[in-house]
Order: sequence, then C-alpha cells, then structure tokens
Amino acid sequence: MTDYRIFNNDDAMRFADKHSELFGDHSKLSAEEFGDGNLNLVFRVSNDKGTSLIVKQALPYARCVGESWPLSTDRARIEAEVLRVHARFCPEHTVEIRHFDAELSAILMEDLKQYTILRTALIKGKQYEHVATQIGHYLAHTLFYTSDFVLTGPAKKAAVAQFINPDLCQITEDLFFTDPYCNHERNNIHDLIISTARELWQDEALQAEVAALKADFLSKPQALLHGDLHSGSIFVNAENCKVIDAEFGFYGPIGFDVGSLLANFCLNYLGCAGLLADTEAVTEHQTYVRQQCLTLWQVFAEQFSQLMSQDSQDPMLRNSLYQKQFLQQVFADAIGYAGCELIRRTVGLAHVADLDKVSSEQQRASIEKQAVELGRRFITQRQSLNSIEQVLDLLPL
Ligand code: SR1
Ligand code: MG
Repeated sequence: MTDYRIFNNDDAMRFADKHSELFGDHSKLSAEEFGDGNLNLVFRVSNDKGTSLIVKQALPYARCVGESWPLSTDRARIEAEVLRVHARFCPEHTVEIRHFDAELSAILMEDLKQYTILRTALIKGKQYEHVATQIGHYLAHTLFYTSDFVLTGPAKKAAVAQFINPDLCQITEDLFFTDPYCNHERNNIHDLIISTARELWQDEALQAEVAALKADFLSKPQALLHGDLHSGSIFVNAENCKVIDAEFGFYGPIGFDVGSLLANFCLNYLGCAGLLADTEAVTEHQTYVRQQCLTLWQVFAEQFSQLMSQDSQDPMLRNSLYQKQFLQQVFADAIGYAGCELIRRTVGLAHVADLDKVSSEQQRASIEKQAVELGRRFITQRQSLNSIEQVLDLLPL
C-alpha cells in the first residue's frame, strides 16, 4: 500500500481523468465529495458538459467512527471484483465498474445520477413496481452462477479464497448476530424500548436460533453474496434498478442476501405508518411493499429453480428432489436472516432512516417494538413457515 494516500477533490479528479476516456481532452473537470455512508469517501467528478463519474475510495478506517476503528482497504478490491462478477451474470442490474486501483484502493464507476436510492424513494412513499422483479432476477442469477451448481470444485475453492473478506465479515458477525443479543456498548437503543432490548438479552431460546444462523453465516459458502443488500444499496429510476456497494461481499449462505432485502422492505412497511401523511397513504404503500416482498421471493425462487434444473453442471446436484430441498432451506435461511436484520436495525449500531425518521418518539417506539417482534417471529418460526404468503401474514395490519 506504498502509494496510498487519502484523496482530496483534486486527487479524485486526476484519478477519474487518467482512467477514463469519457471526459475527452481539455475538459474542465470539477469534483465534490458527497459520501454519507459509514465507511468510504465518495466523489462525483464532472466536466462542464455535465458528464460525470464516481470515484469511491476505501479509508483505512470506518468513516463513521474514525481512526479508532481500523479497517482493511482490501474492501475496495472486494467491492470491485464482486461487482464485476455480478455484472457478468446480471449486467442490467449491476453498477458498471470502469477501473480499480489496488494501491489507492480506489474505484472508478458509472454515475447513477439519474437514479434515486431505493430507501430514499420508499421513505417518501414512492412506488416502483419493477424493483422486486429486477432484484429477484439479479439475486437468482448472481447467486446461482457463483455456486456449486455451476463451478467445479477447484474453481469454487479458488473463488472462495478470492473473496475472503475478514474485516467486513467481522462487522456483520458482530453487529448483526452478536451485539443486539447482549448489552453491548455499540448498540443504539432508544430510551423507550430499552425493556424490549433487555428481553432480547435474556432470551436464551432466541439466542440459540440466532447462533445457528450465525454459524451458517460463518461456514456455509454457497455463493458469492453481495453481503449488504439493503435498500440503500440499490439505485432505482422509472425503468430500472442497479445494485451498488458490494464491499461486504464474500462466499456465504444464499439466504443472507435474499433475507436482507426482504427485511428492509419490512422495515419500510412498518416505518411508513409514522412517515406518510394519512392512513390512506399508509395502507396503499403497505399494500405495495407487501406485494414487493411476495414478488421478490417468487421471482427469485422461480428463476433459481429454473436455473438449477436447466444449467446445473454437477451431475449429482441435478437431482430434482435435492434441488427442491435446497430451495426450501434457502427460504428458511432467508426468513431467519431477515429476522436478524429487523432486530439489528432497531437496537444495534446501524439503524435505518425508515424507523429513525419517525418524528413522534412514542410512535417510533411502538413501531420499533413491532420490528423486534416481527424479527423474533421470523427467526423462531422460519423452519415451519411454508410459503412467503405465510411469512407476510405475520406483518401487522
Ligand atoms: C460500521 S458499518 C455499519 C453498517 O453499514 C453497512 O452498510 C453495513 O450494513 C454495516 O453493518
Ligand atoms: Mg454500504
């Protein structure tokens, strides 16, 4: 990492100019840093005609905490390589990486400025019908084509090694699976739900289920995951969606990606009751979000099943009974991970605006309690829930 330095606007401009023909000769470039995420610097570099690219640089620490939380800059490589692999199998819904520099831990990528972050849109009550269909397709294709159904044993092991991501996995292992179930100083618990959090710390049966989900996260390298597929990692416009931000990628359980997004739809479903103007708007938006959850699972399951039956390379894994059982287990895993995401986004370090933006403290507390309860039910009932419809019946009306 000898040449590494933390970029300022000029560095970002030079980097973008050097590694792209897009701006042409004698362009007047400008750059602004506008990242508001937890970990990195993000610059927009534009020319005077409005053409622009994004430069993302990994800092050697977590931006949201500072130098006291060191973090490997290798996450930039992971992000660029995951997105390039995913783009091979689903280019239409994956952000395009134009260049990656390992020494500077910097990525040059397309600017999605004609798009909006899905979370921001959902919080405003906007409804894009195509999200679940397109992301269901993204999940089915990226997860299937990086799995044992397709890769040979040696190729799969090489891929697992390529995406070993210890620092970022450690964040998830702690924030997702451990902190919410003990009185950890990193937790961020609003005063009015402290008793709800205490119940989590004392619930040994629930903790046993979360332990099983964590153990699978640690030791079930089924496919190359995005690793942090929440509604802030998806850009949307009137026709299309694109996935960004794959720095948490690694080989893990397929249900983790599917469940993360399902949970973020559920968080918006709950939060919108305290965000939208009137009951009619809330009911209409909740109907939309419920439908998105249904479609997400249905599209993923249909396409993944079809890929398993038509394109599996391993002769034993072509067994249709095995494939059916495999998908059933992915479903149970997804519901379990969705439950963990609901809980950790409510009492853990990293919250979501869908709940935090609810301005009445009383109402926010009641919604947060619903989120924890829903998470608990997802985790504890995941093996006995037989369909996505049964899962959605658990959402409060
Ligand atoms: C310190 S990082 C906190 C959270 O932000 C990321 O988007 C991941 O979700 C992580 O858990
Ligand atoms: Mg992120």
